[in-house]
Amino acid sequence: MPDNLSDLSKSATQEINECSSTTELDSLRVKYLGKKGAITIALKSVSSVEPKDRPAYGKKINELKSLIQGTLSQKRASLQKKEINQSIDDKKIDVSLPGRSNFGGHRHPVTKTLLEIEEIFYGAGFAVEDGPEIEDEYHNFTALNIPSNHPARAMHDTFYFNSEFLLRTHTSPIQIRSMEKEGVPIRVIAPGKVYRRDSDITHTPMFHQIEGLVIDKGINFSHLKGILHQFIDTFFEENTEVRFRPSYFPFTEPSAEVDILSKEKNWLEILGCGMVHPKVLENLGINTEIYSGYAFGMGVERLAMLKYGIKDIRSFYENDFNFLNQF
Ligand code: 2U9
Repeated sequence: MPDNLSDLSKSATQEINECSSTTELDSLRVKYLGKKGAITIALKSVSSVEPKDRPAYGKKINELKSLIQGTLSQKRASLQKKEINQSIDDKKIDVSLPGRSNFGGHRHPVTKTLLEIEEIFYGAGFAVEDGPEIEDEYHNFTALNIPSNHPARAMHDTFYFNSEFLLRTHTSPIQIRSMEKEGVPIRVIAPGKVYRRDSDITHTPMFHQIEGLVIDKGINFSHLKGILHQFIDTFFEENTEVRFRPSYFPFTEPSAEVDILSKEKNWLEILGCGMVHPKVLENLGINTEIYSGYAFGMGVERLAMLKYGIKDIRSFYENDFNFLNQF
């Protein structure tokens, strides 16, 4: 074999044997056997050799070509086997590893509290009503004896869309709409989100209220006291000491705030209530000689905070799993 062919044979055999992937092997096949490969070039060069030496030279090149083809196919077989084994190893599953456990969700503590309160009143014969969160001035204020220049409007720190529409500041418009539709007698609770421009340790711009309203013949303050005692005993699950403290709301007269006595002997305000103001009934065309009623309202977050000993109302809305998972 001439020197150049013998060098070619050595370098090809060495490169093929040292190659470590089928992709690399493909490049070597092109390098030696491709259209512009070393063997093809060598075959083309036969014509430039002395005519008498051509057959022997040609034979040598063809022998070298077969040698390279054989080495390539042997190497390919061994590399393919190695690559298949490697891919099996990479995809191997350790069946002895513990499985992924399911992440069980649960209701938000505010939703839980809201449903619990609803359940108590539902059991006492109250229907549960719903209504829009975007309200008009009339249903949120005027119908409830809070005219435009009334200072109580300022107390509510309202989010206005324009001079007529706003985000409801309490759930009372739900009861107004119920009475517009169904008239009286009525015995409903109105749970839902309400909005006020306020944010600190005890206020968030959105919070939940549940209000109650009963209007019928002969309703008086003792009915109100009875239902609220029943509610407090069920919700706080113990014989809680309760006091009614005189207060003021434009939509009730007389009005009261209700406190419970804590374990540390502090009075804690839990809700507001009163007899529905005659002006509210008159606004709805209800005869106040025949009908009277009571109403009450409570903040759901506040009750959840008291029940579970939560200090900052904002923790309900920070999506902190460590906090939420406690419930
Ligand atoms: C109608 C008539 C009267 C609803 C009432 C309260 C007293 C009350 C507060 C509790 C804490 C709001 O979330 S809070 O800030 N509410 O004290 N709400 S009486 O009175 C009504 C409702 C509807 C037609």
